[in-house]
Amino acid sequence: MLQEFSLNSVKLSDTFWKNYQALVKETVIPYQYEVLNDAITVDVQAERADDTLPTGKSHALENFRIAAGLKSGEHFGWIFQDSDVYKWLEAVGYSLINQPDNELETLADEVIELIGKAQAEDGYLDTYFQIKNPKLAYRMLYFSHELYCAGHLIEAAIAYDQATGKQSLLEIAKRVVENIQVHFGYEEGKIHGADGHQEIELALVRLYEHTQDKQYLTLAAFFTDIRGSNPHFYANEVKRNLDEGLSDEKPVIDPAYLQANEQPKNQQIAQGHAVRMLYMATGMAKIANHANDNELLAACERIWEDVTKRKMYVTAGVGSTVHGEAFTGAYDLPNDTMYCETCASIALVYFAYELFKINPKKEYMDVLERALYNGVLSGASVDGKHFFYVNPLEIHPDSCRHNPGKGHVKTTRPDWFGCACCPPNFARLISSLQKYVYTQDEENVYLNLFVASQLTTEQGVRIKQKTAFPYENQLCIEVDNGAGKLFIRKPSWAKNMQMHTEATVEETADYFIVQMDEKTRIQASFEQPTLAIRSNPKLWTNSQLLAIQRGPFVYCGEGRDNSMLFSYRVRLASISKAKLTKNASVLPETLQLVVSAEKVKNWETDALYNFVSDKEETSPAQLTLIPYHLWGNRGENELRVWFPEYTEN
Ligand code: FUB
Ligand code: ZN
Repeated sequence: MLQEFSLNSVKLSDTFWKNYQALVKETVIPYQYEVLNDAITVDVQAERADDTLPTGKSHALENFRIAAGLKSGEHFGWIFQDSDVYKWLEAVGYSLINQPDNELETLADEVIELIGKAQAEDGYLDTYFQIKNPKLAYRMLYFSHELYCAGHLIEAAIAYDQATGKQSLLEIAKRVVENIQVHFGYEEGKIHGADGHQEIELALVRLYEHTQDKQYLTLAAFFTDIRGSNPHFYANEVKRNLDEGLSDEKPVIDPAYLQANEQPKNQQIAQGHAVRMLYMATGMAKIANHANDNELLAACERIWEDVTKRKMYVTAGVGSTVHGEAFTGAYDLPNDTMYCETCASIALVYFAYELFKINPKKEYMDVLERALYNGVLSGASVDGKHFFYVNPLEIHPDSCRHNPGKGHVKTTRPDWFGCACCPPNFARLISSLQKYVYTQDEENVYLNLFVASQLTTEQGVRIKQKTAFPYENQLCIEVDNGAGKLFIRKPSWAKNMQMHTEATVEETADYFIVQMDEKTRIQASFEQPTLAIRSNPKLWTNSQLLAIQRGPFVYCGEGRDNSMLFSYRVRLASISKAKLTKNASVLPETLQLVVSAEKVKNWETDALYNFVSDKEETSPAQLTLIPYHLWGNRGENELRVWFPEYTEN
């Protein structure tokens, strides 16, 4: 069983990730505060084409002011609007760990004070129910998100305590948990159910890890065990509210969508809402780890297998449909109507990391890395003020406008969303990125990600990783005061990886294992060839198509760089010889790939179809590709990740 290092024991010096952390600190966090405070005019869009969804403003902080009695007014926004504020605070916490900032801390303290004022006497805290619907507090768990919000509050409180040592948010969170304990539990008279949207489970385990107080682990285990123990729980809630005249809502409850058709330990597949599924799986893995629960771990492994072998895009996006933001069937991965919510890739990072800590197979880190460098990063623009909720792999701008089935597929990143779960989720993950770089067991350290940084362990081992990755192909690792072994991951994309060192090195399929001494120096070299990717033939959408990857980046073509993007065919043999050059029109350091291709000649008639003559007219062409996460930064554009393959005769 592996342990995380505390965030302040790893200092990043990495160009690639420091830039992102600086973007979050200097732009994303201040921008998001202004948006949450409705202090700037931004275009707040619905996340999908539905006129009934909240748009126009955030109102998230105003909701707290109203709940606190400081302002009068109505609650506005989604039922879980509070969580936007909590996730913002969590990102602030991590950011303060990385770089103290008195002004930001004062601002966060003010927000925390406001949250404290909004909390009810008995500890209950949820502005939607406090302002709008107190009688339904904890009575419509099928959609209330109360415990989801509580989970995000807990995570924010931990981050803020770690950053500042200030307990005020933690006290608020603990009082919320006390209130939850009064209402939920196995005892007669308490609620025998869990939140429709999982999150509290993983957050409570984190609270246990932070405080060592076992009651939080017990409560997390309760929520995980009770879910699905009565598959009619949510339908019964609806009926009771109708019978008692508390609500006239008659939602159709699908227990499988809520992952409550059976208990989590019996779940066989990844189903239902993607973020909920993966937050739940993260919580399950955490509990399995602390409680040595093999049944729960086996369920996690089944879910992992189903996601990564049958339901994950090459960008590590997950969730194939807008309908319920959900998983669908095996190999159903359409590239242009997919969902691939940014939060879902973030949740996949969390899940992968928990499984890795239980069993450090590099497969987990490979997926984590794929998600980080692709499906997560694509969630934000390079200016830090525009965000994708849905991350497509194929865009035809005109069809996104006219096809109602693509109403959720935005062609450029909006300023903000009525449902703003993704932007602050992005901020909290990026600002805590160092958490994933190293992990430890009792004696050894795992170097998971190639990120320039310095780790200092509690035992005083210092590991300095110097690298210009992903722009270069070496790691220079300096270990001082070392003991135990250093497990250096062999990423699946790396070729010809070698260790140059005087230390003893053992090689396995997943790692180079280097014996660390008082002073150990390692030069690691590897290649990042341009690689073609094929899909399992069962993945019908990608039949005869190739995707292109270099290092951790999946590449994509944009119409901006390639006229008639959909007329190119990639010559498989040319991919390994792709030319790597800079494309400063996105970011100064962007590495673009130029691949030999052929282009089907323009149709000279206006016919939609033509009979195939002996030889289709084609001309040699060059296809220019950029890293997928950077697409959509240069205006509306065609996008393509999978290209037809052609082989020369
Ligand atoms: O329901 C809360 C969050 O909003 C979910 O995690 C996202 O998928 C979005 O629905
Ligand atoms: Zn989201």
